Amino acid sequence: MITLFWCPQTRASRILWLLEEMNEPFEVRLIDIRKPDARSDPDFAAASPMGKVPAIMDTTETGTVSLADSSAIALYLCDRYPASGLAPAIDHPARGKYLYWMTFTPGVIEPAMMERFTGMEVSRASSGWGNFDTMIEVLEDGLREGPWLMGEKFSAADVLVGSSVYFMKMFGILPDSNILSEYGDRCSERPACVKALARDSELGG
Ligand SMILES: N[C@@H](CCC(=O)N[C@@H](CS)C(=O)NCC(=O)O)C(=O)O
Repeated sequence: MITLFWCPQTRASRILWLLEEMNEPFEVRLIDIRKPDARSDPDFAAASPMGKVPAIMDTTETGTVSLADSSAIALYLCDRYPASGLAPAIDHPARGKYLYWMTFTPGVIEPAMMERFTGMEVSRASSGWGNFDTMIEVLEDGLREGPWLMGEKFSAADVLVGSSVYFMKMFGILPDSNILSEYGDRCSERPACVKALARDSELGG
């Protein structure tokens, strides 16, 4: 059984969305990161060395797997449960592009968002994420054909990148871009995303 360590209105909602897309049974365990004793749950502590949500624990006949970080979790779940069809097979030529987009959120989008929030001046060549404007251009190019990052096929990469587009819009830093706003709408209209957001607010009380 998959256990999602989750807290409302955090990055954990993207894994809730992913799990809804996957159709695998799972349970949710609240870790209130806003409270001082948030990290007292030993299963959560074992899964998340940084004490951050999302994290998961997956107990199967072969043992228990515990891990944290949205991208690592999404990669794990889609490979472990391939019937979900949310990842190209390991020997499929599309796998390279998929892996690139699967790490684009933590490696590029989120540092670039922080650059925008703080007004930090960065050198495009030496910062690992380039810079915010380049990140947006690359994302627009990646979605020009669409409707999804992998073309006609929706994948877990759309959950990670789509939720980042949602967060940029929510924080008011998404530039005026038809490509990105239409993509964000397509993502948030998916039944699994609607269900996850409803569950997120219902569980959050
Ligand atoms: N790179 C991680 C970031 C996770 C993260 O920063 N989560 C925040 C909530 S959105 C958190 O748990 N913050 C609590 C803390 O660090 O004390 C991911 O994408 O999963």
